[in-house]
Amino acid sequence: MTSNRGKYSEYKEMLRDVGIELELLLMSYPEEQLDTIEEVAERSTLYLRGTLKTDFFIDDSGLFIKTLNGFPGVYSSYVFRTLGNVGILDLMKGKTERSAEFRTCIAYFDDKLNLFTGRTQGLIATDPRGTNGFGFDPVFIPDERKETYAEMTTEEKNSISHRSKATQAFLKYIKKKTI
Ligand code: ITT
Repeated sequence: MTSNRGKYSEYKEMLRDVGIELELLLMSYPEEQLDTIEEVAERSTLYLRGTLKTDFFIDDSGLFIKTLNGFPGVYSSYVFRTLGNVGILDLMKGKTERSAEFRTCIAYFDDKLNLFTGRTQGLIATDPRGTNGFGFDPVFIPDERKETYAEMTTEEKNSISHRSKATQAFLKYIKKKTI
């Protein structure tokens, strides 16, 4: 359950072989500004549970930049729309400490709320590079790689990404449940 097409195509590829059929729901819902992505995902799930009849999960993600004390973090969506990658690079101008972390929290409600978080560490690039992916992908270089996420294919990004780590934990839970 997301209205972000970039996320959706990553999930589609990751869940292709596991027999989970995905549907993109273009629906807006109040995303409260809370302190952690887990809290945002939890609130959104509880809100949507009242209106959706189908089984769904929520993805709340964010980019946390160390030297900016975790900014944009839970404000990532707003900051991407207003400042964009250029704005982030401006804020980082002249900074030598460039470490950052991408986080995804998947919230899934069955008979209770379940949260699965994935994190990937990396560095903020000095210039945007690459045209694949979405959002902050052109400015994020995962650790031990030279390329930004946007210079990778979806498959490559999925092999190391924050979203794929959250998805693995989610799938582990689903599989255990269905056995
Ligand atoms: P939904 O809430 O409908 O899922 P959203 O775009 O608002 O879509 P988030 O609040 O979870 O999604 O994400 C915040 C922003 O962080 C998002 O708009 C992207 O710009 C960025 N983002 C999230 N995951 C990303 C990723 O894997 N790569 C690059 N940018 C990402």
